[in-house]
Amino acid sequence: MSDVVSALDMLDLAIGRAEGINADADIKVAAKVAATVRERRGFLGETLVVALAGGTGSGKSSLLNAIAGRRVAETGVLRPTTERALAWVPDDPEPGLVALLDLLEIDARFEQPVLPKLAIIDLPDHDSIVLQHQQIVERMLPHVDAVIWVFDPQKYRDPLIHEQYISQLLEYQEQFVFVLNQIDLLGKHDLSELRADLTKSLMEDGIASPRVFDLAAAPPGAKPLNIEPFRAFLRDTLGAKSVAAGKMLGDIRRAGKQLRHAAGVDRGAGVGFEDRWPSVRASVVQAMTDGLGFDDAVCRVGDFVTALSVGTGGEFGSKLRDAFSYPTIEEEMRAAISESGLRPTAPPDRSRVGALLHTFWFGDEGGDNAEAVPAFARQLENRFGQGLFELLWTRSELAATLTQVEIEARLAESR
Ligand SMILES: Nc1nc2c(ncn2[C@@H]2O[C@H](COP(=O)(O)OP(=O)(O)OP(=O)(O)O)[C@@H](O)[C@H]2O)c(=O)[nH]1
Ligand SMILES: [Mg+2]
Repeated sequence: MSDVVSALDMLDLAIGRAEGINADADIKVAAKVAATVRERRGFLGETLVVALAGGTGSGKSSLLNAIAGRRVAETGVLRPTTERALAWVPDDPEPGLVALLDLLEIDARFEQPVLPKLAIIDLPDHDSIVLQHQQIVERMLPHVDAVIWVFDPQKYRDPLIHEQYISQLLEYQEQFVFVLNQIDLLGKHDLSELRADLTKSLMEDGIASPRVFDLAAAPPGAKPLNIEPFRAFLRDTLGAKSVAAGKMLGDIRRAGKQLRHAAGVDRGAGVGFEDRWPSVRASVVQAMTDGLGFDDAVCRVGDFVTALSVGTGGEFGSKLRDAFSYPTIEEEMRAAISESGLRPTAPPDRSRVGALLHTFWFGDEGGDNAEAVPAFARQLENRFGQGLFELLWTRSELAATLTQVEIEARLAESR
C-alpha cells in the first residue's frame, strides 16, 4: 500500500538520479518540495496519529477504550497500569505508519477495523519511569499529529506535567489538545471552576489558546460522558489531515512531473537503442570498407546520436549531444581505426589532396581487413555503443523512478 511517505521516498530517489541529467536549478526546486513535505510536523501519511500523554491514573487508557468503543488497553486502580507504550492502529496500516512505530520502538500494536485512518498511541505512566516517558514523548512529538494531554480533577495542576513537559515543549503547542477527564466526579459549579483553572494554568505554561475538552471516559457503572464531541473533533482533524495529505501528494506529483518534463523522460524511457545500434554499427563498418569514407562513417554515428537526442529530447537530449559531439566522434573514430588496424578503402572519386590525406591518416590502401573488421566493430562498440548505452540507462533509471513517484502518489490518492 502506498502513502505520502513512500511517494516522498521515491521522489528523493528520483532527485538523486536526476543529478547529471536535470539542470541544477530544476533539481533544487524538486528538492525544496521534498524537504518542505518532510519538515512538516506530524505524521506524513493520511492516518491521523495521536498520542495520549498525561499523569498516571488520569485515564489515558480509559480514553482510548472510550474512543475505540471497546476495551483495548488495560485500565485500573493499581499504578502503573500501562507499563509500555501501545498503539491502536488501522488493520491495514500505511507503510509509513508501520515505519514510524518501528522507529518509536512501539511493539504492542492492536489492529482495529473500526477507524481506517486513526491511530492512537497510549503512553505508559510517567511517575515511575519519568526519564523514559520524557524521552518517548520528545522523540515522538515531531512525528505525531496530535498529543492529547489527559488530566484528572485531583492532579490537573501536577507541576511535573506543567513544568517538565508542557512548558518545555511549547514549539509543539499547535499539536496539543487537553482533556479534563473524570468529570462525573464533579458538580456543575466545580466543573466550570476547575476547567477555568486548568485553562489558566495552561496559559501560564505558555499555551496561547488551549483547546480543552471535558469528559468522563469511564464513569463507574455508566456510559462515557461527552465522548461524542471529542470523537467529532478527531473526525474533523482527520478530514483536515486528508486534505493536507492530498496537497502533499499533489506537490510531490508536480515535482516529479516537472523533473520528467525537463529531463525529457516523459516521452517514455525506450528509444529503441538496442534495436537500432547494431545496424548503425554495421553501416559504419561498411562505410569504411566499401569506399564511402571516413566522413560518411562519422556522419552515420552523428546522425544516430542526433536521432537519439531528438527522441529523448529535453536536457537529456542536449547532454547526449554534448557527450557525442562531432569532434568527439571524429576523434574516437580515428582511434577506433588505428587501434583495430583497419585499412579503410579509399573513396573512388578522391582529389589528389584527398588521396594524400587518406594515405596520411590510414596508410596505403588495399590492406587485408579480415581481422581488422571485427576488431573495428568491437572498437565501435566500446567507443560509442557502450557510452551511449550507459547514458541511456541512467535516463531509463530516472524515468522508471519518476514513473514510480507518479504511481505511488496516485495509489496513495486513491486509498
Ligand atoms: N470516575 C471515573 N473514573 C475513571 C474515569 N476514567 C478512568 N477512570 C478510572 O481511573 C483509573 C485510571 O484509569 P486508566 O485509564 O488506567 O489511567 P491511565 O492514565 O491509563 O493510567 P496509567 O496507565 O497508569 O498511566 C481507573 O480505575 C479508571 O477506571 C472517569 O471518567 N471517571
Ligand atoms: Mg494507562
